[in-house]
Amino acid sequence: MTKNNGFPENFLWGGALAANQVEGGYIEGGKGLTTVDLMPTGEARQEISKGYIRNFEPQEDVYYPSHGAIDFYNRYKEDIALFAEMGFKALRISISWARIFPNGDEAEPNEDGLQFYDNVFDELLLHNIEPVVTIAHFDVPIHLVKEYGSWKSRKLVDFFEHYSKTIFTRYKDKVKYWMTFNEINMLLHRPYLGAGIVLNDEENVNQVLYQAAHHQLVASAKAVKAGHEINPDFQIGCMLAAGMTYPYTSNPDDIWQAMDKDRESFFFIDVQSRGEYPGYAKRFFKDHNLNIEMEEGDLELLKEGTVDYIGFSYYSSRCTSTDPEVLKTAISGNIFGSIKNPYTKASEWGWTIDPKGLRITANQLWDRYQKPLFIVENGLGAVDELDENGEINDDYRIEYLRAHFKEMREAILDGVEIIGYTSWGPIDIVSASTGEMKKRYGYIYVDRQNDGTGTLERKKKKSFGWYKAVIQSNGEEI
Ligand code: BGP
Repeated sequence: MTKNNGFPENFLWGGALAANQVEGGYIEGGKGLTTVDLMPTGEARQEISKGYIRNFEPQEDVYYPSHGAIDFYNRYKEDIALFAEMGFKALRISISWARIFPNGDEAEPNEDGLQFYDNVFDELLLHNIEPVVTIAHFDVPIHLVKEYGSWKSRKLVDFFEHYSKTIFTRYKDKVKYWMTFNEINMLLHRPYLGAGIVLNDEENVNQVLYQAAHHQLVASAKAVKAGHEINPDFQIGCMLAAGMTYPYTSNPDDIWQAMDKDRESFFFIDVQSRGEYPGYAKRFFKDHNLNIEMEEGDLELLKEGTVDYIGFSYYSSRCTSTDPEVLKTAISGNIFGSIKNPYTKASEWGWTIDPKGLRITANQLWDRYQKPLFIVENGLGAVDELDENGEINDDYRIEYLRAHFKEMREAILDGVEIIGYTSWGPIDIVSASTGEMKKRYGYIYVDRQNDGTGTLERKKKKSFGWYKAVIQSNGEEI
């Protein structure tokens, strides 16, 4: 049943978080170290996330923001109560692999880690908030990187399968919505951040990345298959860092290039959703002399383990050109390369702001896959200042979200099936790309600064009441 405003009655409004960006407690409860626990803030973080720096031990005198993050590990009850006050129907979190298997390759899970997520799910369910769980959101146990080279190794498929089965079995009556890999296409752009991959000079980068991609795709298919066997009601999705690439002009070369760029990302979802490698990917492998090693049965597995829905993040559209002059306008700050689109504005971090791009992207994904879509990330990273009364009037955030909600509604009215929307970082959290706290997305302010100082006190921003009204009216009052 849909109301006139488009949003279905059971629409899952909420917010999205990732373990490594909120929890802290980085070695508490027996948790092992992960890739993100070795990522500082600043320039070094960029180089590490691209896979250029090998760094397996925390260094003294270096501040690692994931170690304390915003202390969700100890404050989850307080935070969930605030989400409930806003009327959240869903909260997307990720499970930290290293809380469950500190090294990643153990046979037996860590009971303390399992208990922690039991507590979080119980608290959510108490407030009638549906948990939406990402199995791997950027944090690979560091032992798997050191010992096996992370997803370069086929062994990771088995470890991931064991990890997935363990959590599916444990939480089968508490969690219905799952996603296998967060922004799986990040692997091609930030290999260490996305998949724990460190690149060596002598390696063929494409060979390494697409081989790792194959391992993740097989692992994802195995997890989907196992999950459906454990509980046939499970809804298990993929997760794409989405955002259409626009051609700069109507020059057919530009059009083709835009299409080609989008296929770099669609490649993953084509396999996860349709269950087979698309022709353009096979051609790419051939043209680049890539030899993707596959085991017998892999192609059948990919077919059997297709996802139930398409989860995606949307922050920006991208723009591309084949004209060398135009290419000089490439903008910095965006993880996915883009030139400046003269028709759009940008955030303080240089991320293109394009609300209509959300409608375009949603339509595009729906046309391509004909599976329910779940917008599991979207939002504005901005600097928030406290005014003389200690209030945060984040009208710019409200304006950003309002514009995106209107376009989301248009997409639904276009006939696109969207099951929910979880905005990124409903409470201020550590930024994945920069490690900063200053880049804030929340409806709730956290007194935590870039250098780790601050009381961690939570405070509602103006957008808190606004989002609450949106949810309460099911999108009628935007
Ligand atoms: C996505 C990630 C998130 C998140 C978000 C915002 O790429 O899935 O983990 O952090 O982007 O990015 P940032 O934190 O860099 O602003």
